[in-house]
Amino acid sequence: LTACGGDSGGGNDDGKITMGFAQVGAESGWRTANTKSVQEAAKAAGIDLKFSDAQQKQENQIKAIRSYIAQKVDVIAFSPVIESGWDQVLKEAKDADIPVILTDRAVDSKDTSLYKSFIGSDFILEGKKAGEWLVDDSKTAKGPVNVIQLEGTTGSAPANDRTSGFADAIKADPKIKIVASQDGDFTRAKGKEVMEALLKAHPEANVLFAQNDDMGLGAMEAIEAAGKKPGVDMKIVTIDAVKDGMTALANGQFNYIVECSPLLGPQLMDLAKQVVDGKEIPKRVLTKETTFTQEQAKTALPSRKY
Ligand code: GYE
Repeated sequence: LTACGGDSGGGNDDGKITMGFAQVGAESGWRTANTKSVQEAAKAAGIDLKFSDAQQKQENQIKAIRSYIAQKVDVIAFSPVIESGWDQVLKEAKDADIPVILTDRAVDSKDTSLYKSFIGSDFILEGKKAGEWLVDDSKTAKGPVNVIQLEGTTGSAPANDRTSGFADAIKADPKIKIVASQDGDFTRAKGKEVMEALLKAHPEANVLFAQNDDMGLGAMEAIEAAGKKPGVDMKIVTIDAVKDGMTALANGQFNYIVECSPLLGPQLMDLAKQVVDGKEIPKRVLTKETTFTQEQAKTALPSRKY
């Protein structure tokens, strides 16, 4: 407590908690749902939210975090676009006594005292689930299973971890080979563009693993343009389970989706309140998620919120 009594909030003393949130961008349906979840949860929790969109650029996120430090917010939350390069700005927050909660994506900082908690999914497990589905699905395949992989943003935690989880799982079947793997930046436009080129270079490909729904949806257009039927000539497995992805799955254009929940807002606000109250919070908070087949997507779709 300060002399003016309970100074919790961006230099004002109305007793409200102020959170600075540095978002990655608006690259995907997942991200849009995540932003909405954070904004709505802040409102419901009575937390004053300062929100910034970094347009997938680390330098913009660093600028936003520095400005939150300068504004003396009570807590900073952010979803680091890539894993590396955060030590300096996290140290600045720590020196200013502002707790940081990592949301959705991880940092590779060795000094884990630079943040209070990390809330989000297990991306290695997601990649593994996608790979396990393919191993299972390939049991009846007669010829080789040639996979094109569309990776998420290079250097991001979900791209690094989904790649390694998937690679690990498909080792179980030597028929399965990754014939090409390239960055599609988690966007529809890039997914389409990269897939066009990869399909030309690899006509033997018969499976697409897209590390999010949006890249899979963009790639679907390229697959159709190449005269192939998505979900049939080219099997498609993705991650996220946003509405457009689930629709493609229910329609038989995708074959399997591993869910990654963007609805992190309510838990994030809970953690923020506790940490501002000086309570100990868990260092890692994992999101609960599932997987969907085409049949399961048909059932789940009508009540899907995002
Ligand atoms: O899968 C993708 C988004 O970090 C888990 O980022 C998130 C990923 C998500 O752009 O759609």
